[in-house]
Amino acid sequence: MSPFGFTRSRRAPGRTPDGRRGVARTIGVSTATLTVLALSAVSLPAQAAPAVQPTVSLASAATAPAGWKLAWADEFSGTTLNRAVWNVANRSTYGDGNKELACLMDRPQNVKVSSGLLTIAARKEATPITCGTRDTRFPAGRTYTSAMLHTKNKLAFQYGRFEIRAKMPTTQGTSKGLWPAYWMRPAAGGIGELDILELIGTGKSDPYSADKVSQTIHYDYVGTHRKQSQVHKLASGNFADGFHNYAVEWAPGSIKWFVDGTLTYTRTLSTTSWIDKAFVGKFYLRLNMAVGGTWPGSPDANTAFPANYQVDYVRVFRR
Ligand SMILES: [Ca+2]
Repeated sequence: MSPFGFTRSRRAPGRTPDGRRGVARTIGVSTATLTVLALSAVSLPAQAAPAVQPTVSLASAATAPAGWKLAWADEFSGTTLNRAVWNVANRSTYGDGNKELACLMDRPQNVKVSSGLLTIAARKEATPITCGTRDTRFPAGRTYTSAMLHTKNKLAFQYGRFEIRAKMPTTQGTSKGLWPAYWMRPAAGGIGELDILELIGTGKSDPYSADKVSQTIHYDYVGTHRKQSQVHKLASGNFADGFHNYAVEWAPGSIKWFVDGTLTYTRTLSTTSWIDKAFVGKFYLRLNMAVGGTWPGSPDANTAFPANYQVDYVRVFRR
């Protein structure tokens, strides 16, 4: 999901070029400064088995699926975020193009690593938070805060299996306006967006959808080619009631989505003529939760804050 600005643009038909420019201002970096790590150059951190928590079932140390080798992982062990890999937006208005509401903050209230988990927390603030230097939409500050992490200029991959194990905050009826996502964008900029997962929260009057995840690719944000997307529905349970595993396998001419190890969606050259035009070169990782915006709508009185998007791990495998 390009929940923020870009991502959301696809889902948000009304998104404007201004929104995209806003994004670029927020996180744009000269390509001359890129120091992207090649898959083969990534050294693996020691994988200690995380301590078992009383209320959370944590995965053990990374195990590669058959046919894959672990290339990189963050198990979110310890108590600090690995800043060598992750950038955290701070007082960023990213997502204005999607009419998102949250100020994206780099502070423990919104981004925390503890008990083997990364927690991205969306909050409703008692006092508005001043966001950015020229926040023309909310000059008096923003009521909602959240967070966005990304690996631009630090870590990117071409092809591989990209996994995340996470518990979603999109509880049925009490999560209107929340938009958690895990997605990828090209390290060198340009077209192509690969959304491993996006979920949309619901209000009391919305149909049941806590069991649904969107799986999407975008060519660009001006509609040169239509996005291709599907909604996968869990056979039982929902994505907010526990941890689930989401994965994408990206290879030349092929992108496959998995949920809890089951193949759910496949795009190839025969379904998507532009797949190898949009998905070339290295892509970096984006992990975020938007609040509000054209797609999810605004939070309502029943939306429970703080809302926690909990990530057990993100792992990347190569053949
Ligand atoms: Ca973990």
